[in-house]
Amino acid sequence: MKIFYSNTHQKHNPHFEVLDGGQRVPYLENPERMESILSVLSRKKWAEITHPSEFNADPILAVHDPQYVHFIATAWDEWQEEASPHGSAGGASILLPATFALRHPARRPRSVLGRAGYYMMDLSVPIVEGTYTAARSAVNCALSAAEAVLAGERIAFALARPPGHHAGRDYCAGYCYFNNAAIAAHHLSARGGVALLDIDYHAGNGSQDIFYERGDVLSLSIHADPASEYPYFAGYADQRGAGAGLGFHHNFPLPAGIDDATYLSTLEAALDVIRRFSPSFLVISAGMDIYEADPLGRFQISRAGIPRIARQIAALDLPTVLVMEGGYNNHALGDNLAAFLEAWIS
Ligand code: OKP
Ligand code: ZN
Repeated sequence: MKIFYSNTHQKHNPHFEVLDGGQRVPYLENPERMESILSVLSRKKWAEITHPSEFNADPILAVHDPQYVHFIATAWDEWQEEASPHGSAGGASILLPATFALRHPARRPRSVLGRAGYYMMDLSVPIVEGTYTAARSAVNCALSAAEAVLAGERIAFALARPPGHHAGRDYCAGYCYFNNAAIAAHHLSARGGVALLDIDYHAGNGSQDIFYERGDVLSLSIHADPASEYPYFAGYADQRGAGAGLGFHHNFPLPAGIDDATYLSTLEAALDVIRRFSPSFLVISAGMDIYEADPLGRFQISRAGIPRIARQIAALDLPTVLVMEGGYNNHALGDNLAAFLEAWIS
């Protein structure tokens, strides 16, 4: 299995985040996540760890708003220039605003802090010096995996961070800046129908927004009920797409505490929708935070459940691009992901 990975992700390394309740803790979406995975995958004979190709910005601009992409690319440097009048808030600190745009239409201000509040949905998307470079590298991994599948691989994996599924056309959210899986799905859509299935614990609100009015990309997400879980504002069962996309988005919200059996039967319902759509390609937003011991997840999916999920999806027998999303238990993450990938190919 070709696994696209670059250590450029290490350039995105915010040293803290602010949790609900205001607590300041070490950033959960950290470079050690990739080390946990690599330390397990490097011992697997079937894992062919490959450097991604460099892509230009066009595939990103096909999915994201140009001014938003410009913001992600330039905000750090501008913040360094603008920060000095803010005294201790500036200098070497991360770019993280304290004012947010409440619903659209909002005015897009000139100030970089103001624009940060305009483009950021929450407090989990600080921008640091290497954020843009790392986010571009994650996109390169996803596009390289898509290219590998177009070249005939049955499966390819983008081992990438920062993740992507919370990033919409013109916003960042939930550790996500560019929507790697959506960019890969759009790239594949030039060559046939695509189903994008999101199995991360959190609703894929960014992917939902990006494909909401498209009928050529079927998007589905199985996740914790947003009525009581992040990202709160999307991921509801009655959100089924709009316009040409009506009927081509499906959310499967689940209560906290569900076990393997409940998850697998919900997954089967999602797979039935995919079979009816009969796509040429499958993209999976592969979050491992469904695992029972994940610090951000409240499902009870066991270690044994993870390969069962993989086998059930693999039975679709479609050319597949897997894209890494969440998963924050660094002790278990490598073993969980290896179990998922191994089940897929065996
Ligand atoms: C990213 B991905 C929970 C706070 C949530 C952001 C979570 C982002 C998850 N109380 N903060 O989907 O794994
Ligand atoms: Zn998640």
